[in-house]
Amino acid sequence: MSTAAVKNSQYFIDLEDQYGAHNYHPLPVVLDKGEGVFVWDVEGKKYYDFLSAYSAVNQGHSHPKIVDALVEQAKKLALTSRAFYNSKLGEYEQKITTLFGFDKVLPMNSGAEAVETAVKLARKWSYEVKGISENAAKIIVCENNFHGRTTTIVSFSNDPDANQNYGPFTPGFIKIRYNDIAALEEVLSREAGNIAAFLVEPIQGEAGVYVPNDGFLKNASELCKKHNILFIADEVQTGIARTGKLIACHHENVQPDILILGKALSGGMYPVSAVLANNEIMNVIKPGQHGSTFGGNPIACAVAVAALNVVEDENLSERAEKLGQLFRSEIEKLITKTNLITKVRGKGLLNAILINDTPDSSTAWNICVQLKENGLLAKPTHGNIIRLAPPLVITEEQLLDCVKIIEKTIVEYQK
Ligand code: IF1
Repeated sequence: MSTAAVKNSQYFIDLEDQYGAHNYHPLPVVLDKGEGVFVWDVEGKKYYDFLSAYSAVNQGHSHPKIVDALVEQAKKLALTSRAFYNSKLGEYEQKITTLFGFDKVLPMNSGAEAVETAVKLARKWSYEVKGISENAAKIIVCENNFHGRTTTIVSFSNDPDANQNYGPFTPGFIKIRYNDIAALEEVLSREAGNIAAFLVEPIQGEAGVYVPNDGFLKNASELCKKHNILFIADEVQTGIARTGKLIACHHENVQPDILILGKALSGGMYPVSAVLANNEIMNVIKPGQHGSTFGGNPIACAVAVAALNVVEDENLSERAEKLGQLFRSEIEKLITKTNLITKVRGKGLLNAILINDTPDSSTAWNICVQLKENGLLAKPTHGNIIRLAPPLVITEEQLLDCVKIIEKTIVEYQK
Protein backbone atom coordinates (compact mmCIF):
# COMPACT_ATOMS: atom_id res chain seq x y z
CA MET A 1 0.00 0.00 0.00
CA SER A 2 1.18 3.51 -0.73
CA THR A 3 2.61 5.43 2.19
CA ALA A 4 0.21 8.29 1.49
CA ALA A 5 -2.79 6.56 3.08
CA VAL A 6 -6.01 8.54 2.77
CA LYS A 7 -6.65 10.37 6.01
CA ASN A 8 -10.41 10.02 5.92
CA SER A 9 -12.80 9.83 8.86
CA GLN A 10 -12.30 6.10 9.25
CA TYR A 11 -8.53 6.57 9.54
CA PHE A 12 -8.95 8.92 12.53
CA ILE A 13 -11.65 6.77 14.11
CA ASP A 14 -9.39 3.73 13.88
CA LEU A 15 -6.48 5.62 15.45
CA GLU A 16 -8.60 6.72 18.42
CA ASP A 17 -9.98 3.25 18.76
CA GLN A 18 -6.54 1.69 18.87
CA TYR A 19 -4.55 4.20 20.90
CA GLY A 20 -7.12 6.00 23.05
CA ALA A 21 -8.84 4.77 26.19
CA HIS A 22 -12.38 3.70 25.43
CA ASN A 23 -14.03 6.05 27.91
CA TYR A 24 -16.27 7.60 25.23
CA HIS A 25 -18.63 6.39 22.52
CA PRO A 26 -18.65 9.29 20.04
CA LEU A 27 -21.00 9.73 17.13
CA PRO A 28 -19.14 8.59 14.01
CA VAL A 29 -18.08 12.02 12.78
CA VAL A 30 -14.54 13.40 12.76
CA LEU A 31 -14.45 17.16 13.08
CA ASP A 32 -11.68 19.20 11.60
CA LYS A 33 -12.81 22.82 11.55
CA GLY A 34 -15.32 25.13 13.20
CA GLU A 35 -16.67 28.62 12.67
CA GLY A 36 -19.61 30.18 14.48
CA VAL A 37 -22.49 27.69 14.56
CA PHE A 38 -20.84 25.38 12.01
CA VAL A 39 -18.32 22.56 12.14
CA TRP A 40 -16.83 20.61 9.23
CA ASP A 41 -15.69 17.00 9.14
CA VAL A 42 -12.46 15.80 7.52
CA GLU A 43 -14.32 15.10 4.26
CA GLY A 44 -15.43 18.73 4.22
CA LYS A 45 -19.09 18.10 5.09
CA LYS A 46 -20.63 21.01 7.00
CA TYR A 47 -22.84 20.61 10.07
CA TYR A 48 -24.77 22.77 12.47
CA ASP A 49 -23.33 22.14 15.92
CA PHE A 50 -26.24 21.49 18.31
CA LEU A 51 -24.08 20.34 21.20
CA SER A 52 -21.68 23.29 21.45
CA ALA A 53 -19.22 21.03 23.29
CA TYR A 54 -21.81 20.61 26.06
CA SER A 55 -22.52 24.36 26.15
CA ALA A 56 -18.88 25.43 26.22
CA VAL A 57 -18.96 27.06 22.79
CA ASN A 58 -21.80 29.53 23.54
CA GLN A 59 -19.90 32.30 21.72
CA GLY A 60 -19.54 30.14 18.59
CA HIS A 61 -16.54 28.24 17.25
CA SER A 62 -13.30 30.18 16.86
CA HIS A 63 -14.81 33.54 17.70
CA PRO A 64 -12.27 35.97 16.19
CA LYS A 65 -12.06 38.15 19.31
CA ILE A 66 -11.43 35.15 21.56
CA VAL A 67 -8.92 33.68 19.09
CA ASP A 68 -7.07 37.00 19.00
CA ALA A 69 -6.96 37.18 22.78
CA LEU A 70 -5.55 33.66 22.92
CA VAL A 71 -2.93 34.20 20.22
CA GLU A 72 -1.78 37.59 21.47
CA GLN A 73 -1.41 36.39 25.03
CA ALA A 74 0.27 33.11 23.98
CA LYS A 75 2.90 35.12 22.13
CA LYS A 76 3.53 37.32 25.16
CA LEU A 77 3.22 35.22 28.31
CA ALA A 78 1.42 31.92 28.82
CA LEU A 79 2.07 30.67 32.33
CA THR A 80 3.76 32.01 35.42
CA SER A 81 2.21 29.84 38.14
CA ARG A 82 0.76 31.64 41.13
CA ALA A 83 4.18 31.88 42.75
CA PHE A 84 4.30 35.30 41.08
CA TYR A 85 1.72 37.91 40.19
CA ASN A 86 0.86 38.32 36.53
CA SER A 87 -0.40 41.29 34.56
CA LYS A 88 -3.64 39.60 33.42
CA LEU A 89 -5.13 38.02 36.52
CA GLY A 90 -6.16 41.12 38.48
CA GLU A 91 -8.13 42.75 35.69
CA TYR A 92 -9.82 39.45 34.89
CA GLU A 93 -10.77 39.04 38.56
CA GLN A 94 -12.16 42.56 38.62
CA LYS A 95 -14.16 41.89 35.44
CA ILE A 96 -15.70 38.57 36.50
CA THR A 97 -16.54 39.60 40.06
CA THR A 98 -18.15 42.85 38.88
CA LEU A 99 -20.15 41.09 36.18
CA PHE A 100 -21.50 38.37 38.48
CA GLY A 101 -21.75 40.49 41.64
CA PHE A 102 -19.31 38.83 44.05
CA ASP A 103 -16.39 40.11 46.15
CA LYS A 104 -13.92 37.51 45.01
CA VAL A 105 -13.09 34.74 42.52
CA LEU A 106 -10.91 31.67 42.83
CA PRO A 107 -9.69 30.63 39.37
CA MET A 108 -9.34 26.98 38.34
CA ASN A 109 -9.33 25.13 35.00
CA SER A 110 -11.95 22.42 34.62
CA GLY A 111 -15.53 22.36 35.87
CA ALA A 112 -14.83 19.42 38.15
CA GLU A 113 -11.95 21.27 39.79
CA ALA A 114 -14.20 24.22 40.42
CA VAL A 115 -16.83 21.96 42.01
CA GLU A 116 -14.10 20.42 44.19
CA THR A 117 -13.03 23.93 45.13
CA ALA A 118 -16.59 24.85 46.10
CA VAL A 119 -16.91 21.71 48.22
CA LYS A 120 -13.64 22.47 50.04
CA LEU A 121 -14.58 26.13 50.48
CA ALA A 122 -18.02 25.28 51.89
CA ARG A 123 -16.58 22.72 54.30
CA LYS A 124 -13.88 25.08 55.52
CA TRP A 125 -16.42 27.90 55.95
CA SER A 126 -18.68 25.56 57.90
CA TYR A 127 -15.94 24.70 60.41
CA GLU A 128 -14.36 28.12 60.71
CA VAL A 129 -17.36 30.45 60.44
CA LYS A 130 -20.50 28.42 61.07
CA GLY A 131 -18.79 26.38 63.79
CA ILE A 132 -19.54 22.78 62.82
CA SER A 133 -17.38 20.34 64.79
CA GLU A 134 -14.39 18.76 63.05
CA ASN A 135 -15.18 16.40 60.14
CA ALA A 136 -18.93 16.51 60.80
CA ALA A 137 -19.92 18.78 57.92
CA LYS A 138 -22.35 17.48 55.33
CA ILE A 139 -23.32 18.78 51.93
CA ILE A 140 -26.77 18.20 50.47
CA VAL A 141 -26.82 17.21 46.79
CA CYS A 142 -29.55 16.07 44.40
CA GLU A 143 -30.33 12.73 42.86
CA ASN A 144 -29.29 12.39 39.22
CA ASN A 145 -26.76 15.19 39.63
CA PHE A 146 -23.81 15.64 37.32
CA HIS A 147 -20.94 17.71 38.70
CA GLY A 148 -17.86 16.11 37.14
CA ARG A 149 -15.61 13.09 37.34
CA THR A 150 -13.28 13.34 40.35
CA THR A 151 -13.41 10.69 43.06
CA THR A 152 -15.18 13.00 45.51
CA ILE A 153 -17.71 14.16 42.94
CA VAL A 154 -18.57 10.65 41.75
CA SER A 155 -18.92 9.73 45.41
CA PHE A 156 -22.24 11.55 45.43
CA SER A 157 -23.43 10.48 41.99
CA ASN A 158 -26.15 7.89 41.70
CA ASP A 159 -25.26 6.99 38.11
CA PRO A 160 -23.59 3.56 38.13
CA ASP A 161 -21.61 4.48 35.00
CA ALA A 162 -20.10 7.39 36.90
CA ASN A 163 -19.11 5.61 40.08
CA GLN A 164 -19.21 1.82 39.80
CA ASN A 165 -15.95 0.32 41.10
CA TYR A 166 -14.42 3.72 41.75
CA GLY A 167 -14.86 3.46 45.52
CA PRO A 168 -14.15 3.83 48.37
CA PHE A 169 -16.08 7.05 48.28
CA THR A 170 -15.81 10.38 50.06
CA PRO A 171 -18.37 10.57 52.87
CA GLY A 172 -20.32 13.63 53.96
CA PHE A 173 -23.00 13.98 51.28
CA ILE A 174 -26.76 13.67 51.68
CA LYS A 175 -28.84 13.06 48.57
CA ILE A 176 -32.35 14.43 48.18
CA ARG A 177 -34.72 14.36 45.22
CA TYR A 178 -34.17 17.14 42.72
CA ASN A 179 -36.92 19.75 42.59
CA ASP A 180 -38.29 18.60 45.95
CA ILE A 181 -38.42 21.53 48.33
CA ALA A 182 -40.14 19.45 51.01
CA ALA A 183 -37.23 17.00 51.01
CA LEU A 184 -34.79 19.87 51.50
CA GLU A 185 -36.91 21.30 54.30
CA GLU A 186 -37.09 17.90 55.98
CA VAL A 187 -33.30 17.40 56.02
CA LEU A 188 -32.73 20.94 57.21
CA SER A 189 -35.24 20.74 60.02
CA ARG A 190 -33.57 17.51 61.16
CA GLU A 191 -29.88 18.38 61.00
CA ALA A 192 -29.22 21.90 59.69
CA GLY A 193 -26.59 22.32 62.41
CA ASN A 194 -24.23 19.93 60.65
CA ILE A 195 -24.92 21.00 57.10
CA ALA A 196 -22.48 23.22 55.27
CA ALA A 197 -24.16 23.64 51.93
CA PHE A 198 -26.72 22.69 49.33
CA LEU A 199 -25.12 22.02 45.94
CA VAL A 200 -27.45 22.16 42.96
CA GLU A 201 -27.60 22.46 39.17
CA PRO A 202 -30.26 25.09 38.31
CA ILE A 203 -31.23 22.82 35.42
CA GLN A 204 -30.03 19.22 35.46
CA GLY A 205 -28.14 18.82 32.20
CA GLU A 206 -26.97 15.25 32.11
CA ALA A 207 -30.22 14.03 33.66
CA GLY A 208 -31.88 15.17 30.43
CA VAL A 209 -32.30 18.95 30.66
CA TYR A 210 -34.60 18.65 33.63
CA VAL A 211 -36.00 22.07 34.52
CA PRO A 212 -37.23 22.39 38.13
CA ASN A 213 -40.56 23.97 39.00
CA ASP A 214 -40.73 27.75 39.12
CA GLY A 215 -39.77 28.84 42.60
CA PHE A 216 -37.65 25.82 43.47
CA LEU A 217 -34.35 27.69 43.33
CA LYS A 218 -35.78 30.73 45.12
CA ASN A 219 -37.35 28.64 47.87
CA ALA A 220 -34.23 26.52 48.25
CA SER A 221 -31.99 29.56 48.52
CA GLU A 222 -34.29 31.13 51.13
CA LEU A 223 -34.36 27.92 53.16
CA CYS A 224 -30.58 27.84 53.05
CA LYS A 225 -30.38 31.44 54.25
CA LYS A 226 -32.77 30.69 57.10
CA HIS A 227 -30.65 27.74 58.30
CA ASN A 228 -27.24 29.37 57.70
CA ILE A 229 -26.37 26.99 54.90
CA LEU A 230 -24.51 27.94 51.75
CA PHE A 231 -26.46 27.77 48.50
CA ILE A 232 -24.00 26.58 45.85
CA ALA A 233 -25.07 26.83 42.21
CA ASP A 234 -23.20 24.67 39.72
CA GLU A 235 -23.67 26.77 36.59
CA VAL A 236 -20.86 25.10 34.66
CA GLN A 237 -23.37 24.14 31.99
CA THR A 238 -26.25 26.58 32.57
CA GLY A 239 -24.11 29.68 33.08
CA ILE A 240 -22.83 32.35 30.68
CA ALA A 241 -26.09 33.21 28.86
CA ARG A 242 -27.04 29.67 27.85
CA THR A 243 -30.49 29.67 29.47
CA GLY A 244 -31.43 33.22 28.50
CA LYS A 245 -29.91 34.95 31.53
CA LEU A 246 -26.27 35.43 32.46
CA ILE A 247 -26.73 32.61 34.97
CA ALA A 248 -29.84 30.43 35.29
CA CYS A 249 -30.30 31.49 38.95
CA HIS A 250 -31.16 34.98 37.69
CA HIS A 251 -34.45 33.62 36.32
CA GLU A 252 -35.56 33.53 39.96
CA ASN A 253 -33.52 36.49 41.18
CA VAL A 254 -31.33 34.19 43.21
CA GLN A 255 -27.76 35.18 44.00
CA PRO A 256 -26.00 32.00 45.15
CA ASP A 257 -23.54 32.12 48.04
CA ILE A 258 -21.07 30.23 45.89
CA LEU A 259 -21.24 30.27 42.08
CA ILE A 260 -19.39 27.70 39.98
CA LEU A 261 -18.60 28.52 36.34
CA GLY A 262 -16.66 26.72 33.60
CA LYS A 263 -17.14 25.71 29.98
CA ALA A 264 -18.34 28.89 28.18
CA LEU A 265 -16.38 31.13 30.54
CA SER A 266 -13.70 30.78 27.86
CA GLY A 267 -16.04 30.32 24.92
CA GLY A 268 -14.66 26.80 24.82
CA MET A 269 -11.29 28.14 23.73
CA TYR A 270 -9.34 27.02 26.79
CA PRO A 271 -10.11 25.23 30.06
CA VAL A 272 -11.14 28.04 32.41
CA SER A 273 -13.30 27.61 35.49
CA ALA A 274 -14.10 29.81 38.45
CA VAL A 275 -15.59 29.82 41.92
CA LEU A 276 -17.15 33.07 43.05
CA ALA A 277 -18.10 34.06 46.60
CA ASN A 278 -18.13 37.01 48.95
CA ASN A 279 -15.33 37.81 51.38
CA GLU A 280 -16.91 36.20 54.43
CA ILE A 281 -16.75 32.87 52.62
CA MET A 282 -13.75 33.19 50.32
CA ASN A 283 -11.44 34.55 53.00
CA VAL A 284 -11.40 31.24 54.88
CA ILE A 285 -8.91 29.92 52.31
CA LYS A 286 -5.46 31.26 53.13
CA PRO A 287 -2.16 31.09 51.20
CA GLY A 288 -1.09 27.51 50.51
CA GLN A 289 -4.46 26.00 51.33
CA HIS A 290 -5.75 25.51 47.76
CA GLY A 291 -4.56 26.14 44.22
CA SER A 292 -3.55 24.88 40.80
CA THR A 293 -0.53 25.29 38.51
CA PHE A 294 -2.63 26.56 35.63
CA GLY A 295 -5.49 28.29 37.47
CA GLY A 296 -5.48 32.02 36.73
CA ASN A 297 -2.80 31.77 34.05
CA PRO A 298 -2.40 34.75 31.70
CA ILE A 299 -3.85 32.99 28.65
CA ALA A 300 -6.89 31.81 30.61
CA CYS A 301 -7.47 35.33 31.93
CA ALA A 302 -7.10 37.01 28.54
CA VAL A 303 -9.38 34.45 26.91
CA ALA A 304 -12.03 34.67 29.63
CA VAL A 305 -12.14 38.47 29.51
CA ALA A 306 -12.61 38.30 25.73
CA ALA A 307 -15.25 35.57 26.04
CA LEU A 308 -17.23 37.57 28.64
CA ASN A 309 -16.99 40.69 26.49
CA VAL A 310 -18.49 38.76 23.58
CA VAL A 311 -21.40 37.66 25.80
CA GLU A 312 -22.09 41.30 26.67
CA ASP A 313 -21.34 42.92 23.29
CA GLU A 314 -23.44 40.44 21.31
CA ASN A 315 -26.31 40.32 23.84
CA LEU A 316 -26.08 36.54 24.02
CA SER A 317 -28.45 36.22 27.00
CA GLU A 318 -31.21 38.09 25.18
CA ARG A 319 -30.58 36.10 22.01
CA ALA A 320 -30.76 32.80 23.90
CA GLU A 321 -34.00 33.84 25.58
CA LYS A 322 -35.71 34.95 22.38
CA LEU A 323 -34.44 32.17 20.11
CA GLY A 324 -35.13 29.55 22.78
CA GLN A 325 -38.79 30.53 22.84
CA LEU A 326 -38.94 30.39 19.07
CA PHE A 327 -37.23 27.00 19.01
CA ARG A 328 -39.56 25.41 21.57
CA SER A 329 -42.64 26.79 19.85
CA GLU A 330 -41.46 25.41 16.50
CA ILE A 331 -40.76 21.99 18.05
CA GLU A 332 -44.20 22.09 19.72
CA LYS A 333 -45.66 22.39 16.22
CA LEU A 334 -43.61 19.40 15.11
CA ILE A 335 -44.88 17.39 18.08
CA THR A 336 -48.43 17.77 16.77
CA LYS A 337 -47.30 16.11 13.53
CA THR A 338 -45.35 13.16 14.97
CA ASN A 339 -45.61 10.63 17.73
CA LEU A 340 -41.84 10.12 17.82
CA ILE A 341 -41.27 13.20 20.01
CA THR A 342 -43.39 13.51 23.13
CA LYS A 343 -42.05 16.69 24.68
CA VAL A 344 -39.67 19.59 24.31
CA ARG A 345 -38.33 21.28 27.41
CA GLY A 346 -35.61 23.67 28.43
CA LYS A 347 -34.76 27.30 28.99
CA GLY A 348 -33.11 29.66 26.56
CA LEU A 349 -31.05 27.61 24.13
CA LEU A 350 -30.57 24.66 26.48
CA ASN A 351 -33.32 22.32 25.34
CA ALA A 352 -34.09 18.66 24.94
CA ILE A 353 -36.62 16.57 23.08
CA LEU A 354 -38.00 13.40 24.61
CA ILE A 355 -38.15 10.46 22.26
CA ASN A 356 -41.14 8.19 22.41
CA ASP A 357 -39.39 4.91 23.21
CA THR A 358 -38.10 3.02 26.25
CA PRO A 359 -35.13 4.62 28.04
CA ASP A 360 -32.80 1.80 27.05
CA SER A 361 -33.76 1.67 23.37
CA SER A 362 -31.34 3.11 20.83
CA THR A 363 -33.92 5.29 19.06
CA ALA A 364 -32.43 8.60 20.24
CA TRP A 365 -28.97 7.45 19.16
CA ASN A 366 -30.25 6.37 15.75
CA ILE A 367 -32.05 9.69 15.28
CA CYS A 368 -28.81 11.51 16.13
CA VAL A 369 -27.01 9.47 13.47
CA GLN A 370 -29.70 10.51 10.98
CA LEU A 371 -29.49 14.14 12.10
CA LYS A 372 -25.78 13.92 11.39
CA GLU A 373 -26.48 12.61 7.88
CA ASN A 374 -28.79 15.59 7.42
CA GLY A 375 -26.19 18.08 8.62
CA LEU A 376 -26.91 18.65 12.31
CA LEU A 377 -24.90 17.30 15.25
CA ALA A 378 -26.56 16.47 18.57
CA LYS A 379 -26.01 13.86 21.22
CA PRO A 380 -28.46 11.70 23.14
CA THR A 381 -28.36 11.83 26.92
CA HIS A 382 -29.82 9.54 29.56
CA GLY A 383 -33.09 7.82 28.78
CA ASN A 384 -33.77 8.52 25.13
CA ILE A 385 -33.51 12.26 25.34
CA ILE A 386 -31.72 14.43 22.78
CA ARG A 387 -30.09 17.60 24.02
CA LEU A 388 -30.28 20.50 21.56
CA ALA A 389 -27.97 23.36 22.39
CA PRO A 390 -26.55 25.39 19.50
CA PRO A 391 -24.01 28.20 19.93
CA LEU A 392 -25.87 31.32 21.08
CA VAL A 393 -24.62 33.29 18.07
CA ILE A 394 -27.01 31.33 15.87
CA THR A 395 -29.32 33.57 13.79
CA GLU A 396 -33.08 33.20 13.61
CA GLU A 397 -32.80 32.13 9.99
CA GLN A 398 -30.25 29.44 10.85
CA LEU A 399 -32.36 28.23 13.75
CA LEU A 400 -35.40 27.84 11.50
CA ASP A 401 -33.22 25.99 9.00
CA CYS A 402 -32.25 23.62 11.84
CA VAL A 403 -35.89 23.09 12.77
CA LYS A 404 -36.43 22.00 9.15
CA ILE A 405 -33.55 19.52 9.41
CA ILE A 406 -34.99 18.11 12.64
CA GLU A 407 -38.46 17.87 11.10
CA LYS A 408 -37.17 16.17 7.95
CA THR A 409 -35.17 13.70 10.03
CA ILE A 410 -38.08 12.82 12.27
CA VAL A 411 -40.48 12.41 9.34
CA GLU A 412 -37.98 10.18 7.48
CA TYR A 413 -37.27 8.17 10.58
CA GLN A 414 -40.95 7.32 11.10
CA LYS A 415 -41.26 5.80 7.65
C1 IF1 B 1 -17.96 14.72 29.89
C2 IF1 B 1 -22.87 15.70 30.82
C3 IF1 B 1 -22.93 17.94 30.05
C4 IF1 B 1 -21.38 19.81 34.29
C5 IF1 B 1 -21.75 20.42 35.48
C6 IF1 B 1 -19.57 20.23 36.31
C7 IF1 B 1 -19.12 19.63 35.16
C8 IF1 B 1 -20.04 19.40 34.14
C9 IF1 B 1 -23.16 20.88 35.70
C10 IF1 B 1 -17.69 19.20 35.03
C11 IF1 B 1 -19.61 18.74 32.93
C12 IF1 B 1 -19.88 17.64 30.92
C13 IF1 B 1 -18.68 16.77 31.06
C14 IF1 B 1 -18.71 15.98 29.80
C15 IF1 B 1 -20.14 15.74 29.52
C16 IF1 B 1 -20.78 16.97 30.03
C17 IF1 B 1 -22.19 16.89 30.32
F1 IF1 B 1 -23.51 15.18 29.78
F2 IF1 B 1 -22.11 14.81 31.34
F3 IF1 B 1 -23.76 16.12 31.71
F4 IF1 B 1 -22.44 19.04 29.74
F5 IF1 B 1 -24.19 17.85 30.04
N1 IF1 B 1 -20.85 20.61 36.46
N2 IF1 B 1 -20.37 18.31 32.04
O1 IF1 B 1 -22.30 19.60 33.32
O2 IF1 B 1 -16.99 19.98 34.13
O3 IF1 B 1 -14.77 18.93 34.55
O4 IF1 B 1 -15.99 18.39 32.46
O5 IF1 B 1 -15.04 20.69 32.81
O6 IF1 B 1 -17.58 14.26 28.81
O7 IF1 B 1 -17.77 14.17 30.99
P1 IF1 B 1 -15.62 19.46 33.46
